[in-house]
Amino acid sequence: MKRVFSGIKPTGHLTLGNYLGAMRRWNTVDQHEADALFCVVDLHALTVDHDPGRVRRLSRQAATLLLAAGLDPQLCTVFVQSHVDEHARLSYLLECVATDGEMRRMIQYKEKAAAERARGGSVRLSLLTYPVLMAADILAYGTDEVPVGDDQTQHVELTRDVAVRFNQRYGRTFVVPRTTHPEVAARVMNLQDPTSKMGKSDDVGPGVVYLLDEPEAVRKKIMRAVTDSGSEVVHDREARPGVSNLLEILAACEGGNPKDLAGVYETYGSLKKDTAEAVVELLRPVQQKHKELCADPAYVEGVLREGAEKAREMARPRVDAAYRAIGLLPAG
Ligand code: AQP
Repeated sequence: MKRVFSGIKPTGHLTLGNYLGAMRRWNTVDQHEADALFCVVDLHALTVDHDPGRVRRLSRQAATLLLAAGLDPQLCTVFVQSHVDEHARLSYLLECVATDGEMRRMIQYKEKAAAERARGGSVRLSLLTYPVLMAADILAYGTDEVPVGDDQTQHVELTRDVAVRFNQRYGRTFVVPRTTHPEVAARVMNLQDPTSKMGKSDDVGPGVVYLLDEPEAVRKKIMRAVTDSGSEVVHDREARPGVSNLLEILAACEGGNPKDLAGVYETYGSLKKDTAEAVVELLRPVQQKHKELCADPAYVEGVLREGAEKAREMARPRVDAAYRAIGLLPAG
């Protein structure tokens, strides 16, 4: 059975982009068809200015939402990255294989470093090395497939390069993983700025639909989404990014193809209305289940404890093998 690994970073409240780009496939496909691990990658949340209490709360919330959205601990392993030391242990070894130039080429590093500097802050070294920790997350488990949104493609490519290089230099240790993306909504765009990705730590809050937004808030955000000049409903990401984004969201919610859906609508208003209702209905069961799980925090803690134990057992042999392969003396 193939091994699947993916993660979510507790840097903000989870968004519709996280759900459509990644989480939904984890629930509907991956956990049923693969030996799958899903992780709240909390160490990654420390790469930018952070509040410790907030990261803790968001980590718990993200884990609860993963379960609320449908991950079943009987079918897959759900855990928190910092509970499994193997990630950080392996990350250092991979830093000795990856290069400074590779890290500086990462688009996400460039964007987030520029934003940090614009705020007058300094850029943490961990922001630069974050893709190596992500490579460790993936490679520690012998992962075959990494289901992610479009924005993570470059990081998975780097993971592949690092795995190949390590294997060539020190002997075959890692599986070289491939990426999978959803067919539609692999990159959900910000409703107020449809040329930028909808991100959970975006400053443009009204352009971001959060999984825990009340139905009225969802409706308001979608009805106020920026649309393009012209009035014809067409799917063309370059020329009509706003309308195309709505068509993709609607297609992802209801199934179907954004280009075909475009032919169904004559006005932006009716497209927005249907998109808003589709998103409200998509989120309703997730929000209901989240509420139930919040009333039972011991259950969520238990899932994470068992998940971490299982993950540790899976990761340790390969990480130990990497320590030996790279030339470190085994500890007795
Ligand atoms: N807008 C998006 N459209 C499609 N997929 C998306 N993902 C994120 N945003 C979108 C996918 O969600 C998964 C988890 O993402 P992450 O938590 O690892 O962080 P990220 O990719 O950096 O996403 P965010 O939400 O934008 O976080 P911030 O704002 O902190 O950078 C990934 O599979 C991602 O592709």
